[in-house]
Amino acid sequence: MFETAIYEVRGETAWITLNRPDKLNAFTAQLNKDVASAVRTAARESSVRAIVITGAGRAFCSGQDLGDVDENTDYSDVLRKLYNPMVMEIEKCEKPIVAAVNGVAAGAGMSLALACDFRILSEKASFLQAFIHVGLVPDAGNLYYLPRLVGHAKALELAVLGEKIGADEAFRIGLATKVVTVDQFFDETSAFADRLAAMPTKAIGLIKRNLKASWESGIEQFLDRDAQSQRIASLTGDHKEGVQAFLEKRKAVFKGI
Ligand code: T3D
Repeated sequence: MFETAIYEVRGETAWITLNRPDKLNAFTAQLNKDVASAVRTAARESSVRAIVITGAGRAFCSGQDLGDVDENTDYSDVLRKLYNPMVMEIEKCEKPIVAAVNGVAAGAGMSLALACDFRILSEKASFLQAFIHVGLVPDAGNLYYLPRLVGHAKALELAVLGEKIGADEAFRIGLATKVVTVDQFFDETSAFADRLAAMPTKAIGLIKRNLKASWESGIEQFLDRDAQSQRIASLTGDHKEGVQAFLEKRKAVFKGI
């Protein structure tokens, strides 16, 4: 279906695997387009209720393929035409997206992981703000998401010093939901994604939307948003099922509707 990414639906979870392992899944224009298109496909498929993005081989993603750029490359154009639309597909998606960071996430590969809602890290995972080592500025939303996750001071430190951080340090500073062993990585990620897929999907979408909006609105405006969102959530089948299950003292079966 895609040239440089694999798209598979397992149960109600769509798995998107960046598939250029020889180059540590570095981004080419095709890979940018494939990731964007795969996320859009998963967002539209009604049977999909959670999305996992991971990398083939030993890396998550090593950022821009440095063999694909030269002195004639207009980086701004590349970002506007390729990276930004890819990040916006993730940003607009109302379904939960998990970055399953199997190895190094460098440069725009780190940006990709940051744009996701959750990061499950293999103990072999690492993050590297590689941009500074090639005289560039973190891009593809990197400096938008990073301070929101770790705070301004730590974001500045990571971006300017460009030191690679391992999985435990990433967890310590708030970049990871959890760190799991290599042996357990696939099973733990699957279980986590499947757990999300079995939750009230519409409410998750509203939580994502509201948390993002909270950075840009005043309290009065935000309280109104709360009221609007709760109206939408209260009209879902999952809300009715949750209440019914509570009253009947049984486990709720949410359908994402
Ligand atoms: O176009 C625009 O708008 C610009 C956008 C820029 C966004 C960015 O992402 S800038 C940052 C680009 N990325 C980097 O600078 C990272 C470069 N890679 C590395 O620093 C290291 O490879 C890693 C720290 C990621 C991993 O190190 P290590 O020692 O585990 O692996 P390695 O031996 O360096 O790499 C293995 C192979 O992958 C190697 O190829 P070879 O020698 O076996 O044929 C290496 O050249 C290749 N590779 C790794 N990263 C990239 C890459 N090839 C092309 N581009 C890469 N980014």
